[in-house]
Amino acid sequence: MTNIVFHSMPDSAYLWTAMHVADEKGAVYTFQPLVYRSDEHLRLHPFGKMPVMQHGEFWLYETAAIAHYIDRAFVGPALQPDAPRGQADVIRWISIVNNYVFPVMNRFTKERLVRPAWGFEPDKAFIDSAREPLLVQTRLIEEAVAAGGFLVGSELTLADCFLLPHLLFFSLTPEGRDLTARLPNARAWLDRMTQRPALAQSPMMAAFAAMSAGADRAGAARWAA
Ligand SMILES: N[C@@H](CCC(=O)N[C@@H](CS)C(=O)NCC(=O)O)C(=O)O
Repeated sequence: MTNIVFHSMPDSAYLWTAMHVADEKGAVYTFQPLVYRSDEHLRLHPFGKMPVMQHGEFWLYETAAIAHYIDRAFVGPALQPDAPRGQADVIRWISIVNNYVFPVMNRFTKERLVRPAWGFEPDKAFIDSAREPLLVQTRLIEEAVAAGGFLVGSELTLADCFLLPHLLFFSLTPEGRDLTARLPNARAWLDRMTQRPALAQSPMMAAFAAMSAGADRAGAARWAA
């Protein structure tokens, strides 16, 4: 079967999700770097986001669509349940990640770890405003994975692949470390996810290892317990 090509910048959380889905399916892919907002980028993705997937003549953007396509087009374990309620729950979690987790948890991690690494102050107002939504998000994650070990049921689904990069890197922030330490099921989910053979060669795990080494230097104030 024709290989997938992912067009993206390399450090995109959504690229990592798409790659993780492909790796769980055993689908072979290559990576093609994009220059952010170049003519080529905007031709491939009119909204200037990433990744973009190419599979032969078929081009696709929006990670939920890409993940769904890879799951359906390739052999390998199904990453969505057949049952209507289970499938709806997977879509609900992907929607939660896209609409609530990405804008808050992912931005929080960037403010805490990436901006200081580049010599900028984090946005204090954003950090403070993120506290309540992060408590809600992590509580919901804890409750969901407590039931069957994964976000939806007892097998990995696309939903887990969408959440992983965000909770993983958030857990490197001082606040994320404190929060996840108090959420045993979410912590166990992170451990279970990061040990998946499909992620052994993942650039996400390489970035995580590199960032882990510097995370303790962030020196951010912790939230009160
Ligand atoms: N709705 C898009 C969002 C993808 C997205 O936001 N990707 C980030 C990288 S992880 C991006 O393109 N950031 C560049 C920007 O927002 O300008 C999808 O699901 O694929």
